[in-house]
Amino acid sequence: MTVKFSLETKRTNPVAIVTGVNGQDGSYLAEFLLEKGYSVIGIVRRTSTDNTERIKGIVSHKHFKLVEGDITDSSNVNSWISEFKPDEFYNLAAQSHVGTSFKQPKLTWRVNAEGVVNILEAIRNINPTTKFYQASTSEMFGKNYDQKNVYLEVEGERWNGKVKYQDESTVFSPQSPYAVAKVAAHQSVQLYRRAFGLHASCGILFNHESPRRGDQFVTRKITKWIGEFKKWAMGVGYLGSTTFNGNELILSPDGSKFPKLRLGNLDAQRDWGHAKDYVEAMYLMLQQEEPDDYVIATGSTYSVKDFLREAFSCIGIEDYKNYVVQDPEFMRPAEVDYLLGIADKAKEKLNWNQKIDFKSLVKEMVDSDVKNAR
Ligand code: NAP
Ligand code: F7E
Repeated sequence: MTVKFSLETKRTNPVAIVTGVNGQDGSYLAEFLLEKGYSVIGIVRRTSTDNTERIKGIVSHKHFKLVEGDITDSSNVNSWISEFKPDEFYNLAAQSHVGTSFKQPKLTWRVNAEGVVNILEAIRNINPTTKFYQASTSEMFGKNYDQKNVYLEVEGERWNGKVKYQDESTVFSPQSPYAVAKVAAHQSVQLYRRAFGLHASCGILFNHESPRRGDQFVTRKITKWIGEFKKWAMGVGYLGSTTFNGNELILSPDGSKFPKLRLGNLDAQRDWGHAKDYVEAMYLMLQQEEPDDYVIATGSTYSVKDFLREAFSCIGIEDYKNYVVQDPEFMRPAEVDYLLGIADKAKEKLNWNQKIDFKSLVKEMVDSDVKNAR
């Protein structure tokens, strides 16, 4: 079907550009903005095969236009701002895999840092009234955290203790080329805000997941494996009684095999929310009179082991350990051990709140991967 987008739409609807529109967050954000009555210009990189799976539900929407481009090409970026004069610009494009950034540090820098300066320059020089959102990240905190005393009442019991957390005032201590580039971008946005008065804001988003999460990130890697494992198990009549041979899981007694799930560091702790909740926060930031930076997080933290436990329990397996192998290939040269974000500022100023909790998130991802397993 042809896209019926024209600049005439711009006169009646607000216009937003979304880079990385075919990524996890970009796809949810574009849907959200279209529902709000925006015209959305979605930027995708040219690829030799189709890469629009996540946006198949909106590519034919009459207020959606797909434009090919790359944020590392400043002439490209300038042309989007000149042609569309967007009211809002959401930059979600990035080389977003932390592990990959150790193997491709220069590419990561070009996209995640220089690409952002290309956009800021284009807005400043061509259409300074465009409001800008930058996808900053909890990875910028690295190993750093603050601590505070908390007093809780849990089921009638009083609990006093110290909680480690990150918020807008926690000092950055990046642990990867990905995070270094994101800090450079974050500070460039703050500079353009101060120096040139741009309405430019950064969302410091903690990890957020969904059935649309890329399958190289740990949560989706786990739920996708579970989906495929369950399909195999049902196909071969696996009953849960196993013998194990090296790194392969063997169906007992007929010898049919399924490879174990290979992971890296299982002790890392993350503050995992749902991507759908988080794109709403992006939008809210650009509706404020003044630009600012906000932490978006759930305030709870879980280890990779916790995620495994919860996800395996969704298919009735109480002990995941027999099914998982630790593989040095997936360990990182430097790690971020602990993230727990406090989003009080966003709650108070943006009236933002998380709607989907950890258990529901894991269940949604497992159910989706079980349903779609090939
Ligand atoms: P994602 O699924 O990996 O999407 C990233 C998008 O960026 C993809 O559409 C990718 O296109 C595009 N892209 C990469 N390089 C580009 C370039 N040079 N020019 C134009 N587009 C380019 O990531 P996500 O999870 O949706 O995250 C969205 C943004 O939030 C990213 O900036 C990420 O760093 C940041 N962030 C994510 C999280 C999280 O937990 N998800 C947390 C904090 C911050 P291809 O499909 O062609 O690769
Ligand atoms: O790793 C450990 C890994 O790759 C989470 C990106 O969206 O969120 C994401 O970055 C943890 C790490 O996410 C495997 O070492 C163990 O400690 O799912 P991840 P991330 O690195 O936290 C932030 C906020 C972003 O901004 C990023 O763009 O899980 N882990 N075993 C593993 N991780 C992966 N990927 N694969 C494993 O096999």
